[in-house]
Amino acid sequence: MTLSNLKAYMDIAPEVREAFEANKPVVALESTIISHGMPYPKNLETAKRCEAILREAGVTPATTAIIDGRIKVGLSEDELEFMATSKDVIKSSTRDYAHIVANGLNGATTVATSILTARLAGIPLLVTGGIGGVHRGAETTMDISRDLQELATSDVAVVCAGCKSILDIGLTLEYLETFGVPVVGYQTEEMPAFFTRRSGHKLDYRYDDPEKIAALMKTKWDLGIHGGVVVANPIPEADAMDEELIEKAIEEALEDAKKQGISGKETTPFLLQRVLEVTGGDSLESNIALVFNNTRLGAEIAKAYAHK
Ligand code: PSU
Ligand code: MN
Repeated sequence: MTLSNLKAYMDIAPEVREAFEANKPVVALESTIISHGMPYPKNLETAKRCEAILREAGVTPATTAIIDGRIKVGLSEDELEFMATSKDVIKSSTRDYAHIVANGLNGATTVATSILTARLAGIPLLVTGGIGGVHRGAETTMDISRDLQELATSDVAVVCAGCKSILDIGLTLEYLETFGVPVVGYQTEEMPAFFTRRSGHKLDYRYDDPEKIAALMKTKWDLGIHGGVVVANPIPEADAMDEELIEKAIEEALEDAKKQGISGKETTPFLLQRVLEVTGGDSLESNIALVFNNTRLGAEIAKAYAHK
């Protein structure tokens, strides 16, 4: 489908349209982190600050969402506020996307549907906090985030701080390998674990320069190797959490989820919320810091890629 045919479904914000027309770099941002990942008003402040970081770097932000059935590429201030405050917003993965659009509903985009939206709009890079992945115990629950399948098929690179150890990080890396998705460490040899810089899982490639990451993206897609690239950017040392503390919080959260019979799409938000409660809000500050850090790196990669 071309961009003009997409008009029937999609609204591209004026700022984003201008950037497209001038061939200027655009970075996509997700909205599940706003609607379901952080409490108000920190969610709104964080979303606005991310957009500001991009603009200050000369990059246009395109926060993605579905509002009243319209696919949004770039949100106005009022729309951001709506996503940050409304209870009438569905966490939307790929299976939910057409349903929400066809029925005029509201959806917050996960990494999966942010990638999908970015692909439709022709945006090569998404910045997020952490990607979904293979859950612990997936060998019996089959709970594997759709994020990984969108990464497998859509030509969109994703900057993240790795994934939380609510997931099985080793299995997540295996799954990405099977589907041909390169995972590169930014200034690290190890897959970061979101709140902490290390996970014990070695990555195959360390990249120290945003320019080189942009070259990797271009080369991969020039060669017709479809799918994304995961850029794993460790949380800054000063913002990282104590490894034992966070692991304990995650263990507790996992046990609570089991006891309460949480499953399916509720699993990730439940675990995130419980970890937040157990760590008394410290994890929220770390979460915000790593999102800003990813946004800064995303801006540099997007600018380098725009010159390729
Ligand atoms: N991990 C986080 N924070 C988040 C998410 C994951 O540390 O906010 C969100 C992202 O939007 C991600 C989604 O795409 O959860 C994955 O959900 P699921 O596991 O249900 O696929
Ligand atoms: Mn799931």
